[in-house]
Order: sequence, then C-alpha cells, then structure tokens
Amino acid sequence: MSAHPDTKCGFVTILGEPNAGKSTLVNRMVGSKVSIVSPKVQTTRRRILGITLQDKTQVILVDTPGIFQPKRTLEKTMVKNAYEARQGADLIVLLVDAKQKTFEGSFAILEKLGSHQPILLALNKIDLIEPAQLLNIIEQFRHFSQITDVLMISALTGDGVSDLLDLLVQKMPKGPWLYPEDQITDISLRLWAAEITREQLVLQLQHELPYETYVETETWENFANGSVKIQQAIVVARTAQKGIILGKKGQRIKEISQKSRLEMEKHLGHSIHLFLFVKVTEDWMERPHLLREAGILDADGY
Ligand SMILES: Nc1nc2c(ncn2[C@@H]2O[C@H](COP(=O)(O)OP(=O)(O)OP(=O)(O)O)[C@@H](O)[C@H]2O)c(=O)[nH]1
Ligand SMILES: [Mg+2]
Repeated sequence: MSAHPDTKCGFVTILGEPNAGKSTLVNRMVGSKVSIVSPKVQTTRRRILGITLQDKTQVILVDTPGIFQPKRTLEKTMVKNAYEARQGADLIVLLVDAKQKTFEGSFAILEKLGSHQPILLALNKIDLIEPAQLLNIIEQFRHFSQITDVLMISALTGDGVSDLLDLLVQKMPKGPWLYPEDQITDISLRLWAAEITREQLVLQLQHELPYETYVETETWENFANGSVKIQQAIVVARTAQKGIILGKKGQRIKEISQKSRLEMEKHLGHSIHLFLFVKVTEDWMERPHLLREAGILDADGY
C-alpha cells in the first residue's frame, strides 16, 4: 500500500478451458501455492487471487474455474465465476493447452468475450510439443483481432513465464498498490486449508465423486508452540459416498488426511494436527445457499 508516484497496480484475469494450467501458472508467478492443481478437469471452483510484486508493480492475478459448457447448478456457478472475473480486469490472459487436438473450446471463449477487451494469448504446455507445431496453432487464432500478443510458455517448467510476467508488468496501469506488499492471496488460511484437503479428494477419488464433495474448515486452533489443530468436514452429497471416502478400515480417509497434513505443513512451516470427518448433505451441489457455504458462491455473487 504505497502512494509513491512510480507505483503501478492492476488485475490480470486468467481464463481458459478446464485443465489448461491456469492455477499452475498463477502459483508459479506468485512463487507459492495459492491455488490447488490436479490432472483432472474442474479443479478450481471459485475466483482466487494470486498477488505478486515486481519491483514497483503489483500484479494481481485472478485464477478462475475452467470454462466449458455447464449443465448442473454447480458447473453453471463455476463458469459464471470465471466470466464474472473479467469485470475490473486491466488485462485478460487466455491460457490454452497447446497439446490439445482441437482449440474449439478456446475459440468459443474468445467469441463469448467479444472484441471490446484486448486479450493476451498464452500457449501453455510447450514442454509437451514440437516447436514446429506452434506456428500452426498460432495461425488458427489469427482471426481473433482482439488478441494483441501471443506468448509461448510452460507453467510447469517455468519456460517463458518471466517474459509473460514482464509483459504483464509493462501493461499494468499507474496507481497505488491495493494489497500490502507481503500479501500473496485473498483467501483466508481456513479456506486455503480446505482447498488443500479438496486437492487430495480430487487426486485420490475416482469418477464423479470429487465433484460431489467440498471441504469446510470447522475449527482452527493455534498453540503457543506454533503447532495448529485443524478440524475439517468433508461434505458429500449422498450417504453411499461416505463409505467410499472412509475406505476399508478407514484407510482412505487416513491417506487423505496424511497427505493433506504434509502439504499444509510444507507450505505453512509448522506442525499441523488435522482431524477429518465426513458429513452428508443431500445434493448440496444443486442448492445455491450451500454453494455459498462451500465457498463457491460469494455472498456478493461470486
Ligand atoms: N506438461 C505440462 N503440464 C502442465 C503445464 N501446466 C500445467 N500442467 C498440468 O496440467 C494439469 C492441470 O493444471 P491446473 O493448473 O490444475 O489447470 P487449471 O487450468 O487450473 O484447471 P481447472 O482448475 O480445472 O480449470 C496439472 O496436471 C498440471 O501439472 C505445463 O506447462 N506443462
Ligand atoms: Mg485451476
């Protein structure tokens, strides 16, 4: 928070199809895990800020849920969250998985966004493709005149990411920083910890099950010796799902708990005592007030 005349500050909204690598990119640019990542689609459910300070410029990155054709209430809310994150953006980055066979999904996003906002196109996952293929991909986006710049990156290896960040810095408007200089996200530690456990659900559970769960941090206690006691509820949509999460002799929930705890400890740097239990809330994904409780729908619309 500085009123220095040289400072710049702006919002960069990262949009793209599910699994394009948006959260990986935001984490890499921030240099810390603010948003969870998985090989499965629809991992991110709400807008999450990743804030990075580059010399005198504060770049506020907006990670968003992937955009696809939504059917269910939860999916519609997620896609709405993504499109709403456009509002107030100084710049939009469309992130595209260059490894995909077709770019129809990204074309549809560009069409929906229209031509009134300039868009930076970032082709991601270039570590997986032959350089010769890139020209062909860029050619396919030629008709979209709102694209002002094209960059090629690998959010995973970091290749090209500092060039992208330099370009974002250049494009940010003058103005005071909106967040304290050491702040890296806008989500609370409680929500972050719930996301870390949800990441394990996405990684460890099969089929539709991860999509029918959410995690709520119910209690958070800090102790004088620096350790933290966290109690979380894993909410499922049907009674039958409870047994799957518990697993044989409680093995599955034990595994989820262990991995989540290690991940939390790695990032927070103190010892964590994590207690998980499973709660059934019938069809929570179809009920807006429960989506709000799950942190997917903000009180003000998000
Ligand atoms: N090889 C490779 N994999 C990548 C790269 N960027 C992301 N990934 C992988 O792609 C998968 C999806 O990454 P995410 O960051 O979760 O993608 P997302 O766009 O946030 O996905 P949603 O939140 O579901 O919309 C993960 O397995 C990442 O490790 C990259 O540059 N190269
Ligand atoms: Mg994501």
